[in-house]
Amino acid sequence: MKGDIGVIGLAVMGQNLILNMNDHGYKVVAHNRTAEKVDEFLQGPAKGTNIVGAYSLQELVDKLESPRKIMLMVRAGDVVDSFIDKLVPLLDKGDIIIDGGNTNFPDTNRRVAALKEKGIHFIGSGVSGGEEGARFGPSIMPGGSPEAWPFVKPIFQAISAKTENDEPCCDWVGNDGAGHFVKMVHNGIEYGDMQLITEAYQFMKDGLGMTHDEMQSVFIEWNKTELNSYLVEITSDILGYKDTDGEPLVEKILDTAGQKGTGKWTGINALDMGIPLTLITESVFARCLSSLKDQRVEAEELFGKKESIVEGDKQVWIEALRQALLASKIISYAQGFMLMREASNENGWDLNYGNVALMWRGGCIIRSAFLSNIRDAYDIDPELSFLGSDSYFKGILENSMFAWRKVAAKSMEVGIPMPSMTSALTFLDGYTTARLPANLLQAQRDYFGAHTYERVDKPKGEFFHTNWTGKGGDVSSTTYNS
Ligand code: NBP
Repeated sequence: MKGDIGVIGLAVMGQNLILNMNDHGYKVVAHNRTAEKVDEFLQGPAKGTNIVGAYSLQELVDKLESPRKIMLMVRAGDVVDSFIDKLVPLLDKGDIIIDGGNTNFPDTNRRVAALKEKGIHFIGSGVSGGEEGARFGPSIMPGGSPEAWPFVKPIFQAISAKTENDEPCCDWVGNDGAGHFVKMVHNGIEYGDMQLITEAYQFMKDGLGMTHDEMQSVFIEWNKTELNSYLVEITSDILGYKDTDGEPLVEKILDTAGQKGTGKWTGINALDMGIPLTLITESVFARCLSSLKDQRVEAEELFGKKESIVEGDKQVWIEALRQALLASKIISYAQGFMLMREASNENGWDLNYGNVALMWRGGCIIRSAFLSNIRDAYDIDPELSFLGSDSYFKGILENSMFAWRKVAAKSMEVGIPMPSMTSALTFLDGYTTARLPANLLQAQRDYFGAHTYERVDKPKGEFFHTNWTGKGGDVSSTTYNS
């Protein structure tokens, strides 16, 4: 009997996805560049299963049922192109290549188009959930050649995480690089969620002087509220974790955050598309700032930074902080969905935002109860332009406003950096202000560069230039937006 699917790449993700597929009754053919890893896998974790090995790409192709489905779980970038180049001459028209790595979506756009010309279908799929997700149920976000989806759907939906209603956290996202785009936004939102939690931690630790056991208890309680999520849950575990000397391990970890690029890509795309994705972008910059450790140590001394003590009833502050965190999180998701909406419009992807929320509901790092509410919001209004306008989320934003402002103001007053919580509030203030000072900005642009402006008392699209000083000419610059 031939294999149902081939997987190339036997590192942590590939191995665990293969074992997961095997558990669900699929016969998987496994291949890896370094052949010894095939043997190690077959004689190790895959021993006693139906998984078979292939030591060359030709052997892999020969061992697969038509149309062949070959999934790459290798390092993103050139390695994917190199495997595609080697596979294509061995494949037949209608065969399917799937890239399950963390690929930047323009690469997927390019590959879908290039392979289409050769009659090969290509799926670019986000896979989230790390090692455990891959093994027992990841969130899977496939996009690319729609003709390929019916062949891949049963396998992907079988191995994916499920919601509490047993719905698969995997559905077709859209054409071209839509799957990888949505995965990128997922990772950007993950940056935001994590940064917000760290800001709450710093406020509690430095501002309220709380112990790690106290903070752990707070996160345990928060996990029983609307904040219920994987990241809040693991944060409570981390805060309670003691090193061998009985001290909290988290305080022994160097405070410089790493990043692999997906948050940065999200920010770059937001800038390219003109979407105010402030919270995620601030979260990326917060990691950049954290990496300037030596400079920060020097600057703290240079500026004689004082302790940032927050006075007042601790319980009241903790509840205010919870509300500020929840409200900021709503803004982060609202901005992320704005970005997806713009990308969907620009690329003709026709994204289903409720389905996206459902795909993130289980299996992935940002899984949370909250995503069910997001799904409900898009069920009510699939074209919702701002998540915060949905009545459930609007209610939370309004109810949290006082506490959120209190926390933001206090952090500024005592000098606790909370870039993401404060930028979320600033965003909402801007978004809910009908008249912003951009009129003055337009005047400045016209003053120094004859960039022209529109008038509130004239139809939109009519542009004016004023000779502000009487010394300039009447010639204006060309009007366009980049
Ligand atoms: P890695 O990203 O570490 O990639 C390892 C695989 O790539 C191995 O099979 C390795 O073969 C192969 N490879 C490399 Br590296 N360079 C190669 C080359 N020049 N030619 C051929 N093969 C090459 O594995 P991973 O952590 O399992 O991740 C796989 C994909 O999934 C990546 O795109 C990753 O970003 C994504 N992802 C990872 C996670 C996670 O939690 N780790 C989560 C979600 C998505 P070799 O054995 O011969 O060196």
